Amino acid sequence: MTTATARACANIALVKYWGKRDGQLNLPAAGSLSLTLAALVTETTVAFDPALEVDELSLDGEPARPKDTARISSFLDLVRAEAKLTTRARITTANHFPTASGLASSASGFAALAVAASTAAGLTSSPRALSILARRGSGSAARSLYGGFVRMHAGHTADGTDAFAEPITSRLLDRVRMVIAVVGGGAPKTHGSRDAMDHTAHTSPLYKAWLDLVPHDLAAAEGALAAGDLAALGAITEGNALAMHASAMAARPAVIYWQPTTLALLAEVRALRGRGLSAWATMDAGPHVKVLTSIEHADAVAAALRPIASEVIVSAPGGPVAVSTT
Ligand code: 2P0
Repeated sequence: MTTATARACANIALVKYWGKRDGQLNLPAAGSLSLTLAALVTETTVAFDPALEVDELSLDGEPARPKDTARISSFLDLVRAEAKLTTRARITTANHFPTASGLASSASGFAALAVAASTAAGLTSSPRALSILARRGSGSAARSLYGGFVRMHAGHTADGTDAFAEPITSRLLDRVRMVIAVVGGGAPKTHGSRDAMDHTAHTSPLYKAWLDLVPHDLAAAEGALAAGDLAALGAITEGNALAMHASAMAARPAVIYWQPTTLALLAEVRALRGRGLSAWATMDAGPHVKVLTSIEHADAVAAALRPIASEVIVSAPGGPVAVSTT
């Protein structure tokens, strides 16, 4: 059978996904909007092999933990069911991230796996079907099928056939960079995003307000992309991230991802803006700060954050998933 290798870029949400309408099919409660990043790439090879009795997963050159193999195996079951296969697979996956500091990789990971596994199984799925498949692995992975700015639809149907992502064209794509400020150094282990978003949904008095806000931020962000207005997009990005974290912080008990360094970076981003630079911060399920900026200001933003962060990465927008076969 065919061996397929797919490369997918991670993405950072500018309007966040935080909460599900269905855990079983992994359906988001609201839409989201992201930027795919060239600097954070996962490469995954899938080979179905009749000689195997179980799926074998190698992660960054090491045999994977049983828990990770089990999650990948149940994802592959979706592909096997569609391709009417029972054959087990050898999966080799590596994150080509410039840091080991816990930047999220499930988006690029499940996007690469969805495409590599579907191709190796001989399926000729549409991009939409691949986005829906990737979503079953991880909600944010549905967005990593595409390059540039991407919109994820929450959908309304119970079967999730309308919960997929699609790219949004904007002339801003040629103007933006993302500066990733890594916060390391003994941060305590935080909550996984899957559990934390469910906990927020069930206990946070601000969760409803969060869900009410997202459609407004999505419409405004799409308007800013259509108008090529980076300052408007940046303001929505930072405000939306703060609202997501506010809803998580108000959960009982609280979900707090920020470290002191996170706040120091946020203060510096505001100071940069005060000096007239294009810089707007966003944070995910961890302490790191990602800054949406312009090509012209990316180096100055990176230089200002470097003394505060443990590592700074400047990324251009990334492209869609690429696949090859042997
Ligand atoms: C996002 N995050 O929009 C948000 C913002 C984290 C904070 O999507 O449960 O790993 O696998 O669907 O995609 C991380 O959550 O969650 C995420 P599951 P996922 O990027």
